[in-house]
Amino acid sequence: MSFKESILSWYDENKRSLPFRDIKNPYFTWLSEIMLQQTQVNTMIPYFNRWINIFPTLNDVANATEQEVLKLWEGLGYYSRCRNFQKATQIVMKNYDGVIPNNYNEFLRLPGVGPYTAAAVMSIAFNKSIPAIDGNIRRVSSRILGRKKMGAQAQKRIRNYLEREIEHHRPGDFNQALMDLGSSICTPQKPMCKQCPINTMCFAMDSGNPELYPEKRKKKKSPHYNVAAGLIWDNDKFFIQKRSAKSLLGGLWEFPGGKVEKGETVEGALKRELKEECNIEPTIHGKAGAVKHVFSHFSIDLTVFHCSIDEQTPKTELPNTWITPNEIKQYPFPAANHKLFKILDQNDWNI
Ligand code: DGT
Repeated sequence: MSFKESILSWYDENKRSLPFRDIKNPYFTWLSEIMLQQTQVNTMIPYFNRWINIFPTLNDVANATEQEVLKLWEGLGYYSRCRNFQKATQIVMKNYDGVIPNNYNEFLRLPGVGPYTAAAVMSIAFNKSIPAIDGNIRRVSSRILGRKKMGAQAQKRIRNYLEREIEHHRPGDFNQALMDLGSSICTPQKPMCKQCPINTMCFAMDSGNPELYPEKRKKKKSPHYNVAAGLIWDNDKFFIQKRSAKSLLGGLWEFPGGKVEKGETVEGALKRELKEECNIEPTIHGKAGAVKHVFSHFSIDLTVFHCSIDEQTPKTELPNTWITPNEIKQYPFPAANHKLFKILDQNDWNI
């Protein structure tokens, strides 16, 4: 059997059954690819199911408020994916009469769509013979071809190879077969070469040390920040503001605050931030809680303090409001804040 025959017959027997597969709906395919960027399949499945239940069509996404779509994305992270996806659906409704463009270059121009996503959607939803090269496919290909270093030249070799090999009748399945192979058999550590349908065609397996392919990039150490934030109370309500669209966690709501700088205490940083951000000089009461959160390229310790401000009013350029704990569910918050809400729930929100 040829490479493509082997890989496709393996796929037909072993493919993962996923809610977004084998549904002829380009909107679902596109959504699933956006949700899968930087996110594991098992994590995204409940989000995907909930989303298509509430927004069964592209038009529903385009007509929703940003707050509604972010609320459904809450906890999935990388929120710009969600904001860009909604913007893109609005462009498709307006400029393409609601029909997702089936041309690679046009689709690529939509917000949040990169070469990988465009290739995946074009091949899976529209049967275009374009290799979609994600991390799994890159690893599988590097092993087949015996390329250790993933420089520009090797990437080009891989692309040429896949363009030559792709099965023109089933390009989407060809891409997904290689992705599944990479996630289940040709894994970064301890690949199960004995069970691999293309082990007779693999340079890395012949070398006896497939794990060495491709060479691992050294991970940069990611920074850690201490962040101080204030839960500013006015009777039974506390103050929240909406993070600006351009920032990380853009469009989500937060308590005012910021990073603790060198030489500052956490309370000192909070006082400074609240003066800078909201022009208030609060009384800081007890600690409401402290939580850790790891982002893709940094981590934080978020410490939140109960505060009060008597006659002052927070003045911030960001959209803001006062809410009771019961209203939290109406607003999208970062995961770190939800960890804190959990602590506060356990203590019945006692100050
Ligand atoms: P910057 O100042 O350019 O680094 O911009 P920000 O806004 O990303 O950073 P900053 O100083 O406000 O740091 C806060 C970090 O903590 C930021 O990565 C977002 C995260 N965070 C999570 N929940 C909250 C919250 O309720 N309040 C604040 N202030 N930050 C939060």
